Amino acid sequence: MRKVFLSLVITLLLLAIPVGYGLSNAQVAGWNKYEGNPIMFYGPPGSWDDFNVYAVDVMFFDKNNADPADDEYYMWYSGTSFTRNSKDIGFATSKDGINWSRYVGNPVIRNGDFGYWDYERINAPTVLYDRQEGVWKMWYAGYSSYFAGFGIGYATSSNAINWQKYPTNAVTPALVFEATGIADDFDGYSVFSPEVLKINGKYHMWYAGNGGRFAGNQIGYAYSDDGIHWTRYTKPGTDIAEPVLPVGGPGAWDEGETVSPSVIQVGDTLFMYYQGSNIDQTLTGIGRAWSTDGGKTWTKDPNNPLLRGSGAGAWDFNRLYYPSATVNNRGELYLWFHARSRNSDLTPFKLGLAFGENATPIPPTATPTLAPGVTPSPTPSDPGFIMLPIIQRQ
Ligand SMILES: [Ca+2]
Ligand SMILES: [Ca+2]
Repeated sequence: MRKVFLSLVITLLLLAIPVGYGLSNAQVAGWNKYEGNPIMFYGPPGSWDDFNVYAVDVMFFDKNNADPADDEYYMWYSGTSFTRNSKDIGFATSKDGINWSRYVGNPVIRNGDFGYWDYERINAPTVLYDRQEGVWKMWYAGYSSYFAGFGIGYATSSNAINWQKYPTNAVTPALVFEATGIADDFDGYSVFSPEVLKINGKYHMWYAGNGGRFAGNQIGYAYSDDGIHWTRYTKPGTDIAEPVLPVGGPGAWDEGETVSPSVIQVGDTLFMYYQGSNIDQTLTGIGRAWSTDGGKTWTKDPNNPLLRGSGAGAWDFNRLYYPSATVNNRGELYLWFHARSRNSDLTPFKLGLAFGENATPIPPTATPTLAPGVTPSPTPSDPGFIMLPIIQRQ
């Protein structure tokens, strides 16, 4: 009876919130990294993700029936290949958040053709399932040197796998959010690493911006009625958009940058997990902040950073990047990130997982049941460091 009741409560929660969150204890402060990290790394040689896997967005997807056994983690992740010279976005599924099955048709969305705003790379997806419309919605960062820096694009899907860039009826996909182009603005040069939530029918985006006199990244906020037309938030009494989560003061762990927000809703409170770095980037960790006014004003946790690298010799050395937090149907908070063993662009990024303090770590399971159309890719042994072939772009 208790289980039936719990399922009912979870189902009601999921009906009430577009993407369901039911965190059992909002005061999660401590973290345990999964002992088996890294949980995912590059694909087989010649594959679309044969070098880096990084900048992921993970969702715990309840198919919205009473059976918790049909629920899965869905991951959209950024991948790069040196053999293909490509930078695209792929999809993977998992029953436990640890053992992942890559979709056999990856990548599910590619960088644009020559001349497009997202020609050179796309990455950092944020995905939500709009239950009212029955549509999957993705925002992602794209880059082409024709533009000054990164911009943010939009795509939709009926099945989480086949994506159409916006606008779907035009030859040239458009970006939906871009840098202001004003030299002094904190996001005058580049906007990237979006995180979008739909709350009470409105869209909210936290994103990183770059520009102005400060060299680092900082997190800003914009809002929208349709997910396509965005308005930058300006603080009352000003007409200039400023970061809502600025860097810390001199000596702070995040004095160098705040970037890569991941936001979850717990009741009326928003929790943001974000990447911060010191000024010389010898420490990059993951901190959190909370907001009770819908994401405009944030309070940083005084215990930040909550997660940091494991030190020299470890796979995640001294920099942890790009958190993606989600809550499963047991109310447990899981957080994925990427890291590498050396601060060298020749060393690939891999994915790690951490459990919130009150989440019960679960042991790895046998090969998970695969969703229709999803097959696992072979996992190569991990040499930790690979030499790159030099590939000339045609
Ligand atoms: Ca995200
Ligand atoms: Ca279910």
